[in-house]
Amino acid sequence: MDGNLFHALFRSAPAAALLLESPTGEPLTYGQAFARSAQFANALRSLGVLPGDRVAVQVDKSVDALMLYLGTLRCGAVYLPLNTAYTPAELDYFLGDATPRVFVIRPQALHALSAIALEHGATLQTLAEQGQGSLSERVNMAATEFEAVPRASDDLAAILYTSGTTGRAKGAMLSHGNLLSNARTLCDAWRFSADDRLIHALPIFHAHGLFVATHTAMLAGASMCFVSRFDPLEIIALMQRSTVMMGVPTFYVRLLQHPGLDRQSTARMRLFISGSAPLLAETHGAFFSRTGHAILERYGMTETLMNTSNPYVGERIANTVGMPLPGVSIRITDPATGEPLAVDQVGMIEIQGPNVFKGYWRMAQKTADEFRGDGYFVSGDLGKIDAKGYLHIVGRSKDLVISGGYNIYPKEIETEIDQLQGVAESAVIGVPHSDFGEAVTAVVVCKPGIRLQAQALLDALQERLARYKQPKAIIFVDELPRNTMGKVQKNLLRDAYRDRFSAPGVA
Ligand code: MLC
Ligand code: AMP
Repeated sequence: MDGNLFHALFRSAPAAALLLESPTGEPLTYGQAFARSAQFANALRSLGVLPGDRVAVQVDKSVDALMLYLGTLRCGAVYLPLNTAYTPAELDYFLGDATPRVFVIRPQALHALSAIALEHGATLQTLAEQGQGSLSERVNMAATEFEAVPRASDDLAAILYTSGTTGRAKGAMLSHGNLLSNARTLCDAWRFSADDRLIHALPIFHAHGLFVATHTAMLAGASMCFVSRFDPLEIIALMQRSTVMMGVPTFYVRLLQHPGLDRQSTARMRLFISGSAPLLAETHGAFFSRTGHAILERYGMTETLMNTSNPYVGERIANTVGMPLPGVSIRITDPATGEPLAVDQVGMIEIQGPNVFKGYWRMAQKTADEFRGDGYFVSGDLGKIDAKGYLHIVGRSKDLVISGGYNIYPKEIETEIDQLQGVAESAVIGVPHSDFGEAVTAVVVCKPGIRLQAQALLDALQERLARYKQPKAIIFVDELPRNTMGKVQKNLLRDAYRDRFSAPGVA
């Protein structure tokens, strides 16, 4: 049977139903999206894209950017979205690893990225927010019909890179079956219907904005309002004519800073969902007192899509991520032995289900290392399941900072800093931050006799690292604390600098 996710996304809604609205463009119906995505599929095929080929994309959020994703699915190719903040140095690695047939970029990046595309054999195309660019020209000329390429449930639909704790970024391979099963589960769990209008303010280069948000809405035949930046005032205005919002905790922290957020402005909304990073209980509580809405927190990751959710009907408990979604099995194990642990005991969160990815692209050993023999994926998150069955995430065994919902791997930043002249060594940690949740902070030791300026280090990192990965503070120390094994004790550093960004809490 044809398992191409594309079919399912267009099955529910009549052609005349509204799919997308955006402040800058014309509204788009499902029927128009069906035709436009056919044009993208035809354009990709004319560029030589065959089923299974990778299509790498680093473009601004726009209606056509979503049509490019749908067109890629439709022609059986594998979508590879890339954060618009990535620098050419970072992109070089992704292109070398994924060897895409086509690389779609913003027109203004043409100069900076031509050499990289050429080196890795990718055909370069441009797509602008407002519909200009070489790909758009090709798309505008293309036919509005295209027979979707049949895909098996296990065939790849997308590769999303997640950085690694030990260095190289890994491409998580997600199949049509992974994406479709998770979308169906979420659509039911969160009671999506054709009457819903989703406020979509997330970027569409990560699992949250691209898959969780758009698939859930489209499967239900609902509509979305696409905004490219999170502006709290604009979002509060949109709430008057929307029903659901999905966001990272930073969205909710920022909304709470506006007096316009109240019971009246949120009266039409039926659901606020948070994920990608821990939502503080104080944010959950403050949002409830101001609006009467209990934010529904859920837990997921790129490799597994969504795993757990607080209930739609029932108690949404702050500081928990709810219960396993239907079809998903979660167990807590001893991180060292893999033995299952009892209720309320803290251990490794392991996940199994149709949502769990197919492995890391061209990294068979790395994939094998992260699965148990019986098929459970070892998440790297630490947690416990309480007597009511709710999962609590209490920490991470992976060395990871989550800032504003973006994952940042300290190892990657340390490697860049350690290469800079005059640096002996560094340790990168996440420090509590009222807006971003955690802020990347670098603790640096200079070589003997050398004195460095923080700004000089930051300037040197500019070209190497995406902006959101760059340290928000650099602290110079004489030496790093180490245990008897010589391992840097990051917990001591986190304790020492935990008030570095302290600011008044949420209103
Ligand atoms: C922007 N900056 C960040 C940052 N976002 N720094 C650290 N962390 C971030 N997340 C930088 C900017 O470059 C800028 O630098 C400065 O911080 C202030 O920018 P801003 O204007 O305040 O940021 P803004 O553009 O408003 O973006 C903040 C944000 C955005 C929270 C809206 O980061 C965002 O959309 N995050 C969502 C991430 C997401 O979708 N994650 C899902 C991953 S999937 P300067 O110095 O130039 O001013 C996943 C699975 C799952 O995790 O479970 O969902
Ligand atoms: P990513 O690799 O970007 O997909 O990020 C996945 C990681 O984000 C998970 O492994 C968790 O550490 C974290 N995460 C996602 N949702 C939540 C949540 N609700 N609470 C705490 N951490 C979360």
